[in-house]
Amino acid sequence: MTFATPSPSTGAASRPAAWRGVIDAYRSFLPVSTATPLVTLLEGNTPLIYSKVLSQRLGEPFHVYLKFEGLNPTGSFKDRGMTLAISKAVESGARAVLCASTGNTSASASAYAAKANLRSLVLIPRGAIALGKLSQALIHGARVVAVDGNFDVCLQLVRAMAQQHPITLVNSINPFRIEGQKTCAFEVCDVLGRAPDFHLIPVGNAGNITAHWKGYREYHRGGRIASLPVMLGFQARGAAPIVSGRVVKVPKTIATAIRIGNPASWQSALQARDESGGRIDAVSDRQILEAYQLLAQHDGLFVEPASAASVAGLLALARGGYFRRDLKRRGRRLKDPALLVCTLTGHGLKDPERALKSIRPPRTLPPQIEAISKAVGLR
Ligand code: AN7
Repeated sequence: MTFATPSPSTGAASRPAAWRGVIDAYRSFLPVSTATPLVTLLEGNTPLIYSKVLSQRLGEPFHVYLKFEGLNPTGSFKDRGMTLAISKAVESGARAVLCASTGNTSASASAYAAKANLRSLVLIPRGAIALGKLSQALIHGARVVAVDGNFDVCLQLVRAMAQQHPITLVNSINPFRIEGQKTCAFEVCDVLGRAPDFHLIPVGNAGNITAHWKGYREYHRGGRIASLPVMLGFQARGAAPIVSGRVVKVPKTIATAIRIGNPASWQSALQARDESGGRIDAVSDRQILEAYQLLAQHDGLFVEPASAASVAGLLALARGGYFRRDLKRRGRRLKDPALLVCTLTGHGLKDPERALKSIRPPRTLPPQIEAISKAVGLR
């Protein structure tokens, strides 16, 4: 079996042009001009990976692809929106940026702010963000305040602070964030040569599902794709306000990135769901952790728990026969391949503590080959 095709180390003529980030790649779809300074860490261009194990679980005609956003520069999809939000902040003369975050937004904001020489200020819910994300915000030089309250409280505070002070809010209520994040949908279409039939995505503050739907619609309007996907969003069961239709005062889930009880983009998430004929469902922490381990152990992809919500949702809907029913309802012949894309929003190294809690820790043994061989089942 071949796992990789060696590519020549010389022969510059055949080398593709260097990637220069999502603003450069999709300029004509974005609100930038030649006057906009480009603050980029070369985000985007993330791999779209075929999953044999998930495709087999669903069976023909379904082909499942994973868009691994954990490979962005700061390890999450937030970088797509942040390159634009920070570039526009610099263009408008801002000196400092501000955000509330369950972790990834703060990691991204502080990195892009560092690159742009802006000050960054971050509010996080105390004790509720993954270690890797906290370390990122701190090392990039953000001023970080842990607030005795959850994410929703932090978001209220930063909204008010941005009214009172000359500081640019870079949460996804900043429209440039959504504009940048829609490039993920563009990349999916560019690689597949068409829109997928279904796009599955974790939902927290609901900016990303909003951005993806906007991206697909703009590509459709621009004649780049002939059809639109069904959008399927997944919240964690203990933090599922959009599913229940009610604000969740005390959201609970091990997927800290999506521990959000009152999403800012609630209405536009409903719009994405309804216009695309999709759904927003809840998945349990146990389903999330099963998908998290399956991705790591069968696809070789280490994602953070929140990211596994899309795959947990895929497996739950497949078990209930949803995908077959939906194709039939739309009169699609079952022998045409049906393409599904799951967004994997963030990298597993963001939250190493969760991985260590999920798996038995290694045994410690004396440096003796017999004892070690026996313990690991070699004989
Ligand atoms: C890995 O960083 O809200 O529905 O403050 O980090 O667009 O909010 C993170 C959200 C999914 C949900 N997966 O996306 C923040 C924050 C990961 C995330 C989501 C987040 P949205």
